[in-house]
Amino acid sequence: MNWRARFSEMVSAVLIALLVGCGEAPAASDDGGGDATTADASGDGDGDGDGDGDGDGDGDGDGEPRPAVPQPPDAEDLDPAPNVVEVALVAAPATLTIHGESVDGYAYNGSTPGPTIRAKVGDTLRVQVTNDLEVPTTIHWHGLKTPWNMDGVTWKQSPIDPGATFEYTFTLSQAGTFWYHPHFDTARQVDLGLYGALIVEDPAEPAVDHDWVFVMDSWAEDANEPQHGLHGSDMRWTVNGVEDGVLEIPDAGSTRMRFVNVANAGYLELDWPGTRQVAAGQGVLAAPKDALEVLVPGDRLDLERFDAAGGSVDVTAVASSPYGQTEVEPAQRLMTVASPPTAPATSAWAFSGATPTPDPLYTDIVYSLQGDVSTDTWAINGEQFPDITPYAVPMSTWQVIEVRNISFSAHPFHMHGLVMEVLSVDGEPPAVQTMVDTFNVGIAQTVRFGVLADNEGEWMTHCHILPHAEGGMMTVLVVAP
Ligand SMILES: [Cu+2]
Repeated sequence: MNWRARFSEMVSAVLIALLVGCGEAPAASDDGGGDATTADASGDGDGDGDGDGDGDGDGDGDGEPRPAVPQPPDAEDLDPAPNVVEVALVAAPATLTIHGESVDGYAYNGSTPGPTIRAKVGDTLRVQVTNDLEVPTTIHWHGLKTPWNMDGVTWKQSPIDPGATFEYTFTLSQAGTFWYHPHFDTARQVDLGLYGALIVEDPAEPAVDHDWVFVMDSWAEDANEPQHGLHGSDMRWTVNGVEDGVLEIPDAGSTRMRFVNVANAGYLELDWPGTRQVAAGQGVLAAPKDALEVLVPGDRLDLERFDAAGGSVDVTAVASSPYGQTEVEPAQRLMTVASPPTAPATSAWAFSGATPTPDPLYTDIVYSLQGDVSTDTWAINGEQFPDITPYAVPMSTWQVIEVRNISFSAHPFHMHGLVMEVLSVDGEPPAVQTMVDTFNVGIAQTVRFGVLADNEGEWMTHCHILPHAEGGMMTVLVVAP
């Protein structure tokens, strides 16, 4: 693969702007995803409620009905015990339909996104993974503090061979929106469709009427080109596998809408008027956010609806570039959201208001993110994985990690097995305590993290633009006994 050619045209920062549509709400359905929007509750007579007169709601006059944005299937819990969730996943080749074309891809249990695994804090999760691919694979549980031998990485451990089954099992200690994906041949296998959401609920958090997952991926213009997600400039984003669909909000019930960005390289900036961000990858925020939120590759954010849009709104994406350019492509509409004209119920979220841990102003570990777009060479501290010199720190110690981006690309910095607190970005502490497993480090930025080394293991630490990771931008942090 000629990554140089890929990156010369790669765009990985994407803005989602929400534009007010021109129609009224189509008839509500009962599942939030709805069927195709054939009902005409708008009185405009074209059968789709958007008033554009072509009957399909996409305004292009082609008459093709727009698909509903579905919810991924929920994984079946095979163990009746109340505190055990047991799931069987089969990774296998699958024929996917992307942009109306058949694509030779991969899927878990025949579904891309794969089944959503739902459990609660304190549960034991057991996942039997059968590899029906022609190549080895693993599953990594992004954002979770698993035992090291359950982390799904092949640094000193073996992958699951073709035809083999492996059982991952661990106790869930964190609440939030997580996701699972291979961590072997990662860029290619994730590209081809191996990913799914993993939701860990906390009974102490509000129970909402509608808990929805939106798995966001970007596919190449040529859908049979397996390196989708690299071509951010192609702007072919899918929401739960559907491009330019319609999401019907069925009623005024309370919502928690969990977004996962599984794209190899594409950044999303979400702006959904009438919503606020209440949680991120590591659970409920210390304070809600109303501002535009960038969702970098690998990261998650949860929105709550609090205002009545009372009609249909278009979610669109505007491309910009990881290398500092903005709006290099026309906007793509991601989906249209149709909601009833009543304000939704909201939930009593327990925002802690916690303040950030003061930066102690010493540094234990420095990671310099380096790279050269023209040669497609990526490194941390001058080293390219796997030829690395890991830092090793003692168990139960607090470590201050300074990440300096001295390359001409942004990098979503991801750490396995541990949770990071953001101490400062270019010297400025965040407004409230900010716990993360994935955090964007912009061009020329310095981000300082505090990390409690409370999980023994050899933890991968890397950029979550997957081609950057495969290009060498990955190292290991050893937490020793
Ligand atoms: Cu990167």
